[in-house]
Amino acid sequence: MRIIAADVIVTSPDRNFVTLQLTTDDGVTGLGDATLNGRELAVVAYLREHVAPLLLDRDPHAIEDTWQFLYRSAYWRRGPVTMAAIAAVDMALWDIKAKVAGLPLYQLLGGASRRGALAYGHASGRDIPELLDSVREHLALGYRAIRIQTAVPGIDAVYGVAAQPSVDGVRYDYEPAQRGALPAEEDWDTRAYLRHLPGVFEAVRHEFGPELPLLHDGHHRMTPIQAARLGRDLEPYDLFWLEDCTPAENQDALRLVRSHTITPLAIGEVFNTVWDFQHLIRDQLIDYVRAAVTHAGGITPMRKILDYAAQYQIKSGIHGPTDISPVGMAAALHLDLAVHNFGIQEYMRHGDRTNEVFRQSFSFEGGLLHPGDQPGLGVTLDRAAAEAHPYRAAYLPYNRLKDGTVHDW
Ligand code: CS2
Ligand code: MG
Repeated sequence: MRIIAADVIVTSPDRNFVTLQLTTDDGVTGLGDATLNGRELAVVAYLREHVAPLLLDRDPHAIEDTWQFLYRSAYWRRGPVTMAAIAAVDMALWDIKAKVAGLPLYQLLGGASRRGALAYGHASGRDIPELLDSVREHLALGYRAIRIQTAVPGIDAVYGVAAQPSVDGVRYDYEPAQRGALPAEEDWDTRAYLRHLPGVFEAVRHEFGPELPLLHDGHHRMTPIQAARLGRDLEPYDLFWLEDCTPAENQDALRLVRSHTITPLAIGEVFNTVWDFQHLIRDQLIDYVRAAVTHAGGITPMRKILDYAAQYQIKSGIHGPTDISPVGMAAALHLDLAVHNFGIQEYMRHGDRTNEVFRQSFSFEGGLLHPGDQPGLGVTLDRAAAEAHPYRAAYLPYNRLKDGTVHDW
C-alpha cells in the first residue's frame, strides 16, 4: 500500500478550517485536521511545500516512522505550525489504518474504557441573569458539565462572552475569532476581574447547587500570584478546573499557584509537544492536560503525553473549541474513549454549515460523547461543499490594559 496523493483543503463554512486528505493506491483515504486559528495559511504552506512531497509513495501503515521522520527531518522542531501539520498527517494515517482494519479508531487504541466521554459546554453572559439563562440552556442541550465565563464590569469586551456582536453581523458566540483583515483590540483589567469572579460563582452555585461540575478559563490573563489568589477565592465553589490561569511558558510559575490553592488546574491548549508539559506533569503542577490533538502533533504523541500524565494521576482535558475541526474532534473522542486517565472533553458545537462540509458519526447523549463505530475516525469531507466556502481572513482578538500595554488574551 502506498500514498499516492496528499491534498490540503481549505474551507470556511462557519470559520476557517484546514484539512489534509491522504489517498492510497488502494483508494483508501484518510483525513487530518491542520487548523491553527488565525494562522491557517502558514500551516497550508508548510503542508503543501514541505510535507506533501515527502509523503508520496510512503507506506501509510508506517505511522510511527512517518511521525519521527517528519519531526526530526525538518531539523527545526516543535512550534504550532509544524506540529499542526504533522498532526494532520498522523490523524490521516490513523484514519486509513483503522479503515483498512474495518474498525473505529478507538478499537486500535485499546478499545473502549467507558461508555462515553463526559463533555462540557460554554455558558456565558454579559451579566448574572444572562449567564444563568445560558447555564439552563446548556443543561437543556444535555450537558452535564459547564464552563462559566462572564463579562466584567468596566471591561468592554471579554473572552468567551457570547453576547458580544461581532464583525459582519455573524455572532461568534462560540468562536472567539472574528473575520477581518486585522485582529480586534480588546481591553482588560485583572483587578476588576478578580473582584468580580467569586460573586459570579456564588450566584451559579446558589442557583444550580453543589453537584454540577463547573469550569472556568482564565485564558492566560493573570500573574502567578493573581492566579493563586483566584484559585483560593474560588475554592468554596469547588470548580472542576481553573484553566490557563497564567501563561505557562515558564512551567515553574505553576509551582507558586499550586502552593496556594487546591483548585484543580488545567493547562496546555497552546502547547504543542510533550516538552511543554515536562515539569508540569513530572512535578504534578497540573491536574488536566489541555492540549488539542490538532496542535500537539496528532494522535501518536497525544497518547504518549497522556500515558506520561497517567503516571502522576493527571487526566485528559482535550481542547475542543470550534476552531478544532470535526476531524480533530473525532480524533479526540477516539482517544477519550480508550485512554484510562480520561478527564473531560470540551465540546463547542460546530455550526450547521460546518456540519454540511464535514459529515460526522459521533453522538452526544446523557452528557456523554461517543465517536461512533464507523471504520476510521468516522468523518467524511464533502469536497464540493468545502469549495463553496472559500477562506476568509479571521483573527483572534488581542488585549491591551487601560494604559495601553499589550497583555495576554
Ligand atoms: C478557549 C478557546 O476553548 C477554550 O478553552 O481557550 O476558545 C481558545 O480561545 C481558542 O481555541 C483559540 O483559538
Ligand atoms: Mg481555553
